[in-house]
Amino acid sequence: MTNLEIAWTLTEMADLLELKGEAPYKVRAYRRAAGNIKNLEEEVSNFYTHGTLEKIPGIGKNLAAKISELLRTGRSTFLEDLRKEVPPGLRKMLVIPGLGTRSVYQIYMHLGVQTLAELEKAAKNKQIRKLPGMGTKTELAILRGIRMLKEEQDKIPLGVALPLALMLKDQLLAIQGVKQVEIAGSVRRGCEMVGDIDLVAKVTPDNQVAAVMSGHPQVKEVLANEPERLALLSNLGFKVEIIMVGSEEFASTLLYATGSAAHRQKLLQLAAEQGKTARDIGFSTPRWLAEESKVLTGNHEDIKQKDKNKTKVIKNPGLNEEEVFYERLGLPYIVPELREDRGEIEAAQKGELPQLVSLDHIVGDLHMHTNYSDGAEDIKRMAMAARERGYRYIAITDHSRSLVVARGLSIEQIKAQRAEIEQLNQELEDITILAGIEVDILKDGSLDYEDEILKEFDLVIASVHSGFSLEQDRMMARVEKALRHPYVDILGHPTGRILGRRRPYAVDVKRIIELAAETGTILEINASPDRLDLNDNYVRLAKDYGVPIAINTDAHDLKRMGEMEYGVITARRGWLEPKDVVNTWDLDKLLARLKRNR
Ligand code: DGT
Ligand code: CA
Ligand code: ZN
Repeated sequence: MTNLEIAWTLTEMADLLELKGEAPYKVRAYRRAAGNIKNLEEEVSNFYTHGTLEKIPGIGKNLAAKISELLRTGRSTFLEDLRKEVPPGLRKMLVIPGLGTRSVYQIYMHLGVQTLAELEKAAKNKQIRKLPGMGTKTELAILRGIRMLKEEQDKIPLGVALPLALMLKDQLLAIQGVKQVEIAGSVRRGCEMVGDIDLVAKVTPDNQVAAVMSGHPQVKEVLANEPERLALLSNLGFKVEIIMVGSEEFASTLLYATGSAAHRQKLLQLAAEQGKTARDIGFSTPRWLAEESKVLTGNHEDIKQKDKNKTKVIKNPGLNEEEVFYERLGLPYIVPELREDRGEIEAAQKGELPQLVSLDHIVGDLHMHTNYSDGAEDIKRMAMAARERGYRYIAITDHSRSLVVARGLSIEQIKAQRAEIEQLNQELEDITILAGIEVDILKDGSLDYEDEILKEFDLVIASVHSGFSLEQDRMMARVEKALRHPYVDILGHPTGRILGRRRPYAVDVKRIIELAAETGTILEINASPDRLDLNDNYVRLAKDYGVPIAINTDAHDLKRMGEMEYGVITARRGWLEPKDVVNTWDLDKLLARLKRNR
């Protein structure tokens, strides 16, 4: 179990305890523990093995016992009991901005509302405004929140799913009769939130996958156990689907299971236009597909031939075993991140597929925190770790003074930090440290320091960290003012969303992109896997407007500098090429592009 997964579980406990009306200090303990574990350099399981869980900051006897159970059995009886006591629908309501646990609890107590559907009905019937402490504003916030929530029910963030998928892949590879395993589905495509984990395994007929995996300690239930398909439910509620096929079918199965369904439909449509059948291009309707979905898949798939579509032997097995299918359609290979039917097939036909940015192109990280504010490390250690990653530059961007919870910097600290950075730049070779700041955009859109101070930095990120519930007009006026500010180089995490936890604040992102284009402001992809903000679609829109993107980790410690990968995946899903991403550029080009230097 990864740290993020443990943190995710503790957060659920905190939410449920709070909804149950537990004392705030108790709830806080769970939240703090979740935060500490998320930021922990070392794996929690190592502490567990050594019996030192209580050495982790914020973990006492009680929490240590709960984490031990999780690591030992993959489940938590405490959490299971809580889930029985608190209707699960209540927790989902917390994601709506402006709706805290107290309001949700009140709504539940007074109106008996337990699900999102019931909540929506109550809001539409104007029942919410009559409750103590609530008004029409809450009602509107609820309706807006529900509209957005409908899009992502019961999904888990890629940041939780991907490490889990990689771990399962390793475990599967160790099972007798398993020759190869690849991650498929939305996880392989890099979707920010995924419904389940799909894996495709190349196996021998006598493989032991079903036997071994059914007894896996983290498996709560075997949902389906068929010759070629095993569907599992983990103790924490994640669904895992494992497709098992022989060598000849592996590539076509991987292509199928990677999806997206829409992308595949488009490929079949193209085949039909070229007078080819599904069989001609080596697509088979997989036998393991449940009967009912075969009907759904219908149309273009050559269902009648399901009994035998042995695909021709794949010529070039290896990383791009799927390449041959695209070749048969006269197309270049299309990477999984693009397979969303968002114009990639048309672009491929015209030879206009983007040459996507990859982790290798990244030469800097422009958003990171140190122990001057709420980070864990000093500047030097952050810089040396960046150098080890092969970066050429970083920007240290601690919080500004209004953000008291994050120990924002006083004017004196800014000076001290700048001196330290200058000193380190003398000392360290092969890397340049920029003296930056992440300045708060205050409620009225002004910034947290005077212009004379802001002018002195090498680079300024401006972000919203408070007053999330402003209505759209005021929120937009606030952000617009920051974008028009001459010393704001980058807008940080532009929508403020936390995946599965906090909805974006009320902003018109298209308008933000227009304003960024007009003012020469760079927009951020915050690579933290619980943010991924901007998202893929908006990133693509930004590219259309010619707005450059910075992919930043916002790291508060060394380990989280590694989350750059998630930001890169998001950039790739947004069709970005190296030229669109400022932290692939060399330092001179980057500095010249900053608004302050233009
Ligand atoms: P998810 O799990 O909701 O995040 O998204 P996916 O894309 O992983 O979807 P999932 O897990 O239902 O199915 C995995 C892949 O299997 C999907 O990407 C394409 C393929 N697939 C599933 N159902 C259908 C279908 O009805 N038609 C077609 N053409 N493909 C399907
Ligand atoms: Ca899936
Ligand atoms: Zn921030």
